[in-house]
Amino acid sequence: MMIDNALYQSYFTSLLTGDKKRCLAIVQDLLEKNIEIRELYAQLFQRSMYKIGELWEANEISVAREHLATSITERMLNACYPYTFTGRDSGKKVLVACAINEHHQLGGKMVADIFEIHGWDSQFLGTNTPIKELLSFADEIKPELIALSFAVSSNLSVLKVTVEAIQAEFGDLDIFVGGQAFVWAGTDILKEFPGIHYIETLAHLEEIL
Ligand code: B12
Repeated sequence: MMIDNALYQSYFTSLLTGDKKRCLAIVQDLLEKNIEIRELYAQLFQRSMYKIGELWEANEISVAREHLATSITERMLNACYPYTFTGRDSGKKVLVACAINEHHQLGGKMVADIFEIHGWDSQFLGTNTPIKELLSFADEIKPELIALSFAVSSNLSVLKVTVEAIQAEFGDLDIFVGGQAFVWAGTDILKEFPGIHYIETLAHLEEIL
């Protein structure tokens, strides 16, 4: 394990105080030491953003600090970008999107990168993707798989209509879903959709790919 507690704390303090240069130095050093991207994303970026969420929820930090941390994390993900084009081209395509009304995009972006590392061409549409757009873009690029990210539990209300629309148009096209919404709300809702695969972590996703 390359990220020990001291390193994590140093990164987290830098993130919280807006010291993006220090964040970048830490990330670059880990990349140069060939850290697994999955480990970097989960143990540094995800862990620190979950902590930011806790502090924000407890009113211990402002919305502005949360926004700053999010934007720095986006920049760190961009710094990792060259390291995600390492896989042998598998010729497969995945469309990754956040559901309607879903404004959290770091998780979906990480998922798209993991596919890329495994040789997939990942097309990430970002937040709040209207179903009509999702369908017409899928029709255009003909992906082997659609991956949807849900962070807020109340957004699961659109899961049914989204999945039904995809299945009506593309039959049994594989659909992966994931995100914290399922951690908060549970996965019972997925019993209605036996064909849908819930993937909990980046590690699990890598095992499948
Ligand atoms: C940053 C942030 C925001 C930003 C997002 C900006 C952006 N550009 O993304 C903004 C300000 C927009 C925001 C808004 C809101 N937020 Co917010 N937000 C967060 C925060 C602090 C971090 C999110 C994040 O980036 N996490 C890190 C990523 C990497 O983790 P992740 O999303 O879980 O993704 C990982 C896995 O879940 C998985 N995964 C995710 N998707 C998928 C998909 C597939 C296919 C697979 C295989 C895997 C997978 O892989 C990822 C990597 O491991 C979280 C705290 C938290 N615990 O996450 C709250 C949090 C998610 N937000 C929350 C809430 C309540 C809101 C608001 C409703 C607040 C409000 N009152 O307005 C709004 C809702 C907006 C909306 N309609 O979506 C709650 C959700 C609680 C719940 N029960 O649903 C949280 C948990 C905060 C809290 N503790 O209360 N938020």
